[in-house]
Parts: sequence; C-alpha cells; structure tokens
Amino acid sequence: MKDVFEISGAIRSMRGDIPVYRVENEFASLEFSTYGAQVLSWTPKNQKNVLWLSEKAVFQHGKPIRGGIPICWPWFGPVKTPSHGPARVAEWTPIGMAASSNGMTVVEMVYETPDLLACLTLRFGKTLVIQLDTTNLTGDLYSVSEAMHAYFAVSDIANASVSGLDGRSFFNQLTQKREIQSGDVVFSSETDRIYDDCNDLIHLHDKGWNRTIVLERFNSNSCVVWNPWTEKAKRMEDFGDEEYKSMLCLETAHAARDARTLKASETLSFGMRVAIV
Ligand code: TA6
Repeated sequence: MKDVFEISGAIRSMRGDIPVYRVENEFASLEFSTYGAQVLSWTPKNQKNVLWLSEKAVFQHGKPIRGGIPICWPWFGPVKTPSHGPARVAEWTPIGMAASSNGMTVVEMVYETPDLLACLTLRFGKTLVIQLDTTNLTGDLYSVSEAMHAYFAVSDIANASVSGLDGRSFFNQLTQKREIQSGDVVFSSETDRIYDDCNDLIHLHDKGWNRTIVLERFNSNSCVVWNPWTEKAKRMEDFGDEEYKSMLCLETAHAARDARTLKASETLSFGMRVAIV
C-alpha cells in the first residue's frame, strides 16, 4: 500500500487503492486525490458538479483516472511513455491545506523527479483556481509541455458550444493539419484540437443547463479541445460508450507551439481560474 496521508480538514476515503479527499467550505465542495494531484469534482453551492468523471473510471495505481482534472506533465501527449507524462499516475506529497481569508480553501501538493520539482496549488470556493509551478533542478535548459486536462460536465454535447477561439489557429490532431477556427466551436464528431496561439477568455456555453463555464488561463497560450465522440469512446475501457455526450475537455496547456523551455533553476508557473455564470 502506498503512503496514505491524513490531511486535516479533509475526509479521506479509498476508491480501489487510491486515496480520495473530500473538503467542504461555505461556497463549494471539492474532491481530490494525492494520486496525480487530481481534482475529481468541484461542486459550488446550488450548482451541479462542474467536472465530469467517467462511471467507468479506474482507481488503480499505475492507471490514469478518467475525469476531473488530470495533470499532464512534464510532457503532453504520447511523445514519451507514459502518454501525458508520469505525474498523473504518481503519488504527490501533500504540503498542507488551509482556509484563506476570502473563504476559499487552499491545498498544495508537490511531486519531484530527478530533474524537476512540480508544485500544484488548488484554491476553491465560488471559483476553482489551479496553479502548477515547475522548477528546473538541472543546470541546463529543460523543455516541458503540460496541460491541466480538465473534463467539464455538460447537459449534452449537442447543447454545448465554445466561444473565444474565433479566428485562432489550431493543430487538428485528427488530420495532423493546421486550420483556423471560424466562429464558436460546436460538436458533431470527434474533436481533438490544440489551439496554441490563444490567450483569450474561453466560455463553454451549455444551453441545456443554462450555464456558462468561464475558463481564464494565465501564462498559457494554448488550449486543447477534446471530445472522443462515438468510435473512440467505444475503444476506451474506462469510458462509457454514450458518455461522450456528457463531457467536454477544455485543457489549459503549454502544448504544441506553446511548449516551453526552462533555464537552469528557473520556475515556470501557469494556471487557470474556472467560474460559473
Ligand atoms: O487532450 C486530448 C488528448 O491528447 C486526446 O488525443 C486523447 O488521447 C485524450 O488526450 C485522452 O488521453 P488519455 O491518455 O487520457 O486517454
């Protein structure tokens, strides 16, 4: 059994061999795990859960958890093994949890490799703010790509649209070609796009639940938009065949042309703020 920490103020339970911590404050509740430093749910008071978690998600060391906000680090995609990097299938060490003066709750976790130190800070209340700091522990330049691979819950993908990317260039992972976005992003088939020159505010509009998820990214010029649709959903064991209808990934990233190179001892910070209107 891996180390299982107690975090004062959090209620710990086990799902499979993965510790899950539940925290509530006056504005919201949050579930996260030290495994992958992964947020699993964020439910503001009087709101539905903002994040999506597959009903077939696997909670087993060595496997990524399908949903919430996996941390892809220190590489994005299948460029090396494991795909999306080791961070989401590693135990992070909790540094602590505290209430901040504005009623939000702050949780900090760290993960170290021989070359890099990652520090993830979660702040949640009426909004969810996640910051990932990467420090280059080597004496040389070090290139990273990374993403906060957020799975957002939607009433139905047919009701969803994404604004804020109009006119932006994206790399279409399905065609391996560059294209330009025209208007809002709407969904009628598998969608896997890296918008790597956009630092605008992104809105996920959901007509079914009459809500908009506002995604503000800082120090990130790339956003990944992904829905597996029918055939890819069927090919994933930890993803229900029909579940593509209830989710959309909008990922705050340093991916594709927005990958970054750290100088020796440099710390790179980026993150996102999620709000509901
Ligand atoms: O972020 C989009 C993506 O890179 C897709 O290509 C798809 O592979 C998705 O990530 C999920 O990857 P995973 O390794 O979690 O199955």
